[in-house]
Amino acid sequence: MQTDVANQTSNITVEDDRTGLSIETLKRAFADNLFYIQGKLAILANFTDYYMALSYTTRDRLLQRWLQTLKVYHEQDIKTVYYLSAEFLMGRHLGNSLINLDLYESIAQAVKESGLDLTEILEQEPDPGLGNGGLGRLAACFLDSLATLEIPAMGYGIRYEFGIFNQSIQHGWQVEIPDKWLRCGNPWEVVRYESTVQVKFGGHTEIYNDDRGRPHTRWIPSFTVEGIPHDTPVPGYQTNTVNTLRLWKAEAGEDFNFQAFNSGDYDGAVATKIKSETISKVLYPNDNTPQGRQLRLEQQFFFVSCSLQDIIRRHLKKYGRLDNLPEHAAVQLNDTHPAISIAEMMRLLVDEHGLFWDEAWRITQSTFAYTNHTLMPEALEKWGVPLFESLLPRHLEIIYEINHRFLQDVQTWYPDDEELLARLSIIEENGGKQVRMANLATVGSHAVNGVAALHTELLKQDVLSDFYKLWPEKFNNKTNGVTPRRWVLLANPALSELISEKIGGTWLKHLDELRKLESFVDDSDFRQRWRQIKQANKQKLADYIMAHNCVEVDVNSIFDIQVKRIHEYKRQHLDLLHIIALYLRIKQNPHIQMTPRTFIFGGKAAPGYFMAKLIIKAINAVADVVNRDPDVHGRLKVVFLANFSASLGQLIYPAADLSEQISTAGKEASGTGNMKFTMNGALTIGTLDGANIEIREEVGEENFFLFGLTAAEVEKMKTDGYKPRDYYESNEELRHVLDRLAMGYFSPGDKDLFKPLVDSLLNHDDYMLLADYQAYADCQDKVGEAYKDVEQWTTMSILNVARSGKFSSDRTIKEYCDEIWHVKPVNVELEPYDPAKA
Ligand code: KOT
Repeated sequence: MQTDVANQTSNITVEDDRTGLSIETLKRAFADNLFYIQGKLAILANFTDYYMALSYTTRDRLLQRWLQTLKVYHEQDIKTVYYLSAEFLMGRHLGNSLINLDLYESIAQAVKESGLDLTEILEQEPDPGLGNGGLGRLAACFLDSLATLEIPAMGYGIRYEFGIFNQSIQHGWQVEIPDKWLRCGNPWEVVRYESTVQVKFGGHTEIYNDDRGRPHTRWIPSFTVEGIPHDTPVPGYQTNTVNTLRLWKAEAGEDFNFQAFNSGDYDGAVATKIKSETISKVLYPNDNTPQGRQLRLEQQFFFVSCSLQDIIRRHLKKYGRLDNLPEHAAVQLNDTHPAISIAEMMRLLVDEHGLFWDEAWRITQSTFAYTNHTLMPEALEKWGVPLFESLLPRHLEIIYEINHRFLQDVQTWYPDDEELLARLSIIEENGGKQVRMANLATVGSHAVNGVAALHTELLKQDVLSDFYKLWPEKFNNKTNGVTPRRWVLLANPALSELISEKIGGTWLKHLDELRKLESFVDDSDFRQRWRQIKQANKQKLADYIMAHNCVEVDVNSIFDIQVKRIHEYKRQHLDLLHIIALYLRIKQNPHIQMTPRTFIFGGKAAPGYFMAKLIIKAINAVADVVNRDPDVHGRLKVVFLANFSASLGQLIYPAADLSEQISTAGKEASGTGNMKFTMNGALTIGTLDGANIEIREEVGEENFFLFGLTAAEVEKMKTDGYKPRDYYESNEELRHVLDRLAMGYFSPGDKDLFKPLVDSLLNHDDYMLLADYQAYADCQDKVGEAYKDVEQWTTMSILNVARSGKFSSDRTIKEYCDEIWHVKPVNVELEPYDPAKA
């Protein structure tokens, strides 16, 4: 491949530092960028300078493909996917761009010949944390797959100045530190000032008559904010397609500043500027719980309005009419955060472009589709009508009109069912009036999907069941996936090389081909190398743990890992109860045989989520006791890794033996970490929840450690009256564990510290930890036994990888393309760079 690409350079009319791919050219380009772009002499440069120079060198090589892709999209009659998401957790760009451009090896060589080490340079990149967790990372995997599958697509979101906070652990507690990811500049973005858009807020509406005396409504806003597009290239793997992620930065509108300055109101002008820029200042650090703050609604409307205006502007420029918009644009709503789109699209079409309501509604419904990502009732977004009215008065009117027409239809289909109308209404009338964003998104879209089979079933039967009765054909499942480029090739190069050596390299684009590994499952040389790779990955993680936590861990122990957001429904504390049980077993019987384990946790808690923060403290408190106790004799270690992120994930997933996926059945919509672990040869201990069910189906039940209540059993137990205390009374080990926590055994200076945790479990236990405890502990005993049989474990590990093909986001995206978006690949041919023609 490399030689093919290198040959292309000989066709380039101007052999140039910015396009050449030979080692010599790359070296010279790197040195030139250090000098001319970064403005540093090599002898004075630091690693950030090297990182910047190398990023520009790589970006230059992306630009040819990027601009050619834009040209092809501009010239051809195509349909484009627009993925609207409040979060994009892209991960570091440099390594991924090198992989996708097939440049990794040559750049590594060029850097080496320049006396430097590529991996060290890659570590300099700040991880762009513009997302909280699964939802934002899914958006990033989808962009990778869209570009790889050559689908015209654009991601639209917010360019937060501060991404997800950096987590430090102090005295066992989470401390949040601002994420100044733009401090050293961002070489991956191109600012497109010429495509700035105006976004209106507040004010009131009024009726006016047009030239022909017909009445219309117009919106007189109280202030306007500018949206400045910041574009980041999204290269596909081994393809010329480079799509765009367009993130909007909020700035004060020019005229506002001008007026205020002119009237001498300088601080007023500055206040306006600050108020405007606040909109894209910071990512809300909540996962699976909405924060009903005005600024959050402002953020949502801001990026939606910018994006839809951008889509319409481009469409009108190309086609000069809007009736055919659905033939050229498919807009996907990533949860309800962009659901205000439905009202904004109607406003743009009716108020600004003069379309009739019915035509505008046809266009809107056939353009939008909505993905639901959570069943947690508290996570369903609702906005108080007074807030809505003051910020978006015209949108509230439009929503009332949509609702009125919708409920009229329902009344004709189901006459005299007031309760049904109340449940379906976009406006919740109980208590203070609220706008239900999931209802708005469902009514305004032609497709609604869940993110794993069970989740979609529960959506249909539970959260959106009334809508499912109205429109069964709207509902469909799209089981999540992850990109094997970042999560296997980049994260686990040694395993990738072994796989490619055995089955060739095409598995990276056709992950089902991993099945071919099954024919090597008995090959003893292959098995041995498989184990050696896992061992080396564990050693790398062990070194990291030593450097960051000063804890020595045994690479021959089971690396038993739970990394994800900290949330009660994800049950990190179930894992912890079991760790305490193992510790107490050792204390009771110091000579007890136990397969050595290293329990590794990582994840952030929402800053205002008391119980989640207490769980982090509890993990660290238990770690302190267990890791220091000489009686434990290397059998147990507990580690909490601070600041879990995409880049830390790339170190962690390849080093795992056991993946903890232990949410209460019915609560985790899908999970995607579960897939990354599986692809890297970890076995799963998990409940029948989210995509775990499908992972188990694929890898085979004998290769998966299943435990716990089913979603149906959870529901039944709740309706029958669940009494967690019964489990406490009847289970001696569980009782001892909870007593130790409650009596302050792990918090000597503050005996009542963990009482809220224990009280919550004994009195409510909303997530049924106590009901699932024994099943989990028994299942963990089986894991311990299984690990002792190295050969059997190796077989299971290989089969997990070989059968993980379904969980490529390429498969997911193909399903979205065929069944929701109806879009086709567009081939991008490279034209040699010729400055005379450019
Ligand atoms: C909800 C509100 C605010 C921020 C994030 C969410 C959210 C996140 N809702 N669902 N998720 C996760 O989405 C992932 C991708 O589909 C799922 O795998 C995961 O189960 C959800 O919890």
